[in-house]
Amino acid sequence: MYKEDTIAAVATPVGEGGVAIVRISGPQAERIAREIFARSGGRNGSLRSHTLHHGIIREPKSGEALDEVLLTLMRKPHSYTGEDVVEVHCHGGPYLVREVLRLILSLGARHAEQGEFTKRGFLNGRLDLAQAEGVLDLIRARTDKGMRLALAQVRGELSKWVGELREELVDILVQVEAAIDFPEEEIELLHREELTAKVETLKKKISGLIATYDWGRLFREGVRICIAGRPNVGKSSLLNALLGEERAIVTPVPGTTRDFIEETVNLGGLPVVLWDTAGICEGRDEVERMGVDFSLKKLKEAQGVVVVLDGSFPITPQDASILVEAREKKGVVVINKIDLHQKLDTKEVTCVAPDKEIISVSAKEGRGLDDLKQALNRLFLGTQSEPSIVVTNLRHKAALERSEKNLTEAHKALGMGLPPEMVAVDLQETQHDLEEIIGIVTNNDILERIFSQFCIGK
Ligand SMILES: Nc1nc2c(ncn2[C@@H]2O[C@H](COP(=O)(O)OP(=O)(O)OP(=O)(O)O)[C@@H](O)[C@H]2O)c(=O)[nH]1
Ligand SMILES: [Mg+2]
Repeated sequence: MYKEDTIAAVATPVGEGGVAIVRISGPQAERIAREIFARSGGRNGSLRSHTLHHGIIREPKSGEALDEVLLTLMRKPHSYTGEDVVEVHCHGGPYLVREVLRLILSLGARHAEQGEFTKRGFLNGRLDLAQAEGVLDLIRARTDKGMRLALAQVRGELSKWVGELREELVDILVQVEAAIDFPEEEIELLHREELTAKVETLKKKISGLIATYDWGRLFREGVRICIAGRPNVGKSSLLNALLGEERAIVTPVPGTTRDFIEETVNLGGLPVVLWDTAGICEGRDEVERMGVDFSLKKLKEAQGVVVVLDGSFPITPQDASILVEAREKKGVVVINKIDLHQKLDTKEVTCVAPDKEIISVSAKEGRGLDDLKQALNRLFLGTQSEPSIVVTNLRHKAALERSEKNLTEAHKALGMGLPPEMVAVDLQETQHDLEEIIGIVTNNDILERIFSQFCIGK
């Protein structure tokens, strides 16, 4: 699983940049650094750890200088990988960086595989598996919220919580195993009720943790919302107003939007993917009919809907049928064009769509947009405040679900008065599930799958 050789890779993206970093990790890292690096001022002697040193990179044989660099050595165990690590901060030219790496490889280092630095960090106990996965999420984060959730994971908040759940479980398991080992003392009978209560409490905590996954996913993936309505009600105008730019074409001609347009907006930290669609009506020609079919399809696919009505007209049968079509979806009704004389009776809207909040806006004048944003935010995030720990990783969620299932079995076994041996099996399974999250127990397949998602150099 772990070869004790020395690896090297470029840690920064390919391309021109102010600085690029080439990283070396392993027992030969310091030796290689000393062969290629000449410190300024002709100083020899040993390199101080965790210090930036100024100097040049040169070909060891010819002495020819390649670049002026800063170099740092981080002696084990206080490094990212837990091994001796050297980082060369050279100028960020692609050719130059390649040459520095080539030199390092020619002196006995092997080119690192994807995620191999982080994997070594994990294998050397510098970070657990959940933290390592957090590193990947952090690199991939697209919103500030996603970034904060990932950072919390890297800093071990999820691991700490899972560790505490595991402690509680082990505590229960010890009592059950004591009942197996010393049946004559009737520990089992004495504690059965107490154990059942403890299993129950633990199960609740795990269920709570699982529930945070959907919350976290909203922030990672965003919510897909379809803006639907009959032609000319101002759907594209609303999209533009929410985006703050003229993205979609707006004209007084009904049937302006034919295809669909997708844009992402940040609604109070919640990434929302908005779909502006063609107005839904009896299509007059083939193209319009295709557009309408597509709108209805998108409406079905979306997680949420904003049905737009024109406030300057009474509600039409077409409006009503769109509201009915959107009944099953989470969403709001927007009455647009409130800058004009109003002819729409909101009671009629409530009749057809009793569950949907009505928001009045003027896309043209930008009125009511904050109310709309807040309504959507409330609808998808609820009033619940941000959970202190959030599960964002599907692997973690699956392991938690397995542990929940096994705990349920243990609970049943206790309730049915089954022998402690049977209860212990379920509890051991639960322990295994929890340990998989932080990587106390793991196998090569899981590691391979996780670390192959990283880039080389991380
Ligand atoms: N007075 C007023 N006019 C608006 C408002 N919103 C949109 N309009 C006008 O309504 C007309 C249609 O707007 P669009 O945004 O193209 O409507 P749409 O629903 O996307 O129309 P289709 O793409 O044809 O389905 C344009 O002339 C807009 O300027 C508003 O809040 N007030
Ligand atoms: Mg349009």
